[in-house]
Parts: sequence; structure tokens; C-alpha cells
Amino acid sequence: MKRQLLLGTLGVLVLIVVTSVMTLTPPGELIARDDEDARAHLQDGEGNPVGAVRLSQDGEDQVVVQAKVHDLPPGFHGFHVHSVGQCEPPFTSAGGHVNLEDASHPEHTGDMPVLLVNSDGTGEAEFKTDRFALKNLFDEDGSAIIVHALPDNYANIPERYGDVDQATLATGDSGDRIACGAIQKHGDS
Ligand SMILES: [Cu+2]
Ligand SMILES: [Zn+2]
Repeated sequence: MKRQLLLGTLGVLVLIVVTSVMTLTPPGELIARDDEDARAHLQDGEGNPVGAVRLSQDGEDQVVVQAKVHDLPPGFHGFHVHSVGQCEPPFTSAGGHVNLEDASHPEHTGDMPVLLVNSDGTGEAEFKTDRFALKNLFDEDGSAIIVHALPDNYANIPERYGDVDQATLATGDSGDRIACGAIQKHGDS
């Protein structure tokens, strides 16, 4: 009699635990979360690690970008999402800026605020962008984060300096690509 009661109680407890776990994590939820969080491990032209960028989907319309870098030259650096997830030095393999709207710089999908590297070679930035969703970056050939040698001028050339040329409209004149990281779903990295 006592034993039956004990088994019965255990049975109810197991049922409660199973039910609450199912309620907390509906099937598919954990897989979906991987899509909402991505990383790019940055390396310089010699293959040395120089930091990482985390991209997290924040609702449907915004992505939080968190960058943390080290061992880079001090100053402002052009910072973009490029259209191919290939980082072969000198990183031209990463293609141009992600450009889903057929726009000019700085209206490209992948254009982001410049990255400030401090005198000790480290830098940190966090901002939100609504120009892309993470799913836009995981197309067939992927995407990559690039840090450039020079500041991005955002094609902000006043008319008195003459015509803004094609290179400016394509890139913001931010120079060589000094670091690159292919964007990977967090579960893959
Ligand atoms: Cu770039
Ligand atoms: Zn651009």
C-alpha cells in the first residue's frame, strides 16, 4: 500500500517535471536561437587573431553588433559587412559591401559606424542596425566583417572638392582591408 502510494507520487512528479521542461523549451526553439546569434572571429593579414564580432538578432527589425578588437593600429577604421564569407588575405575575397538595395555607399546594407581603436590597440563598440537581419547574411556565399586601414568618409565629400568618384561611392575610401572574419552561426563557431 505504502509502496503503491510512493510510486504514484513519483509518477506525478515525473509528469510535472516533463511537462514544465516541454513548456519552457518548445520543440525547435533551441535550433531557432542559433539563427539569432552569429559570430565573426577576426584575423589580420598574417592570420593572427585580432578580435571578434557578435551579431544578435533583436526582434525582427534590428541586429545588435558587438565588436571587441585588439592588436590593431590606433585610429578610426572603416567597418563593414562584406558580401562573401571568404577571408583570404588581402581579403578582396570578401567582395564588396553587402548591398541588397542596389545603393551607393554609405547607404549599403552592410555599412556600419567606424570602429575606434585606442592607443593600446584595443577597441570596443556596440550598436544596433536595422539595415539587415541575420538571415540576410547567411546567403549561399555567406558574409564577412572587414576592418579597413583608414577611416570611412561615408562618401561625405563636399561639392567644393569636386566630383565624388566611383571608388568613394563604392567604399568610402577606407583603404586596405586589415582584418577579416567570416560570419558564422554561433553553433558553428
Ligand atoms: Cu569594407
Ligand atoms: Zn558601403
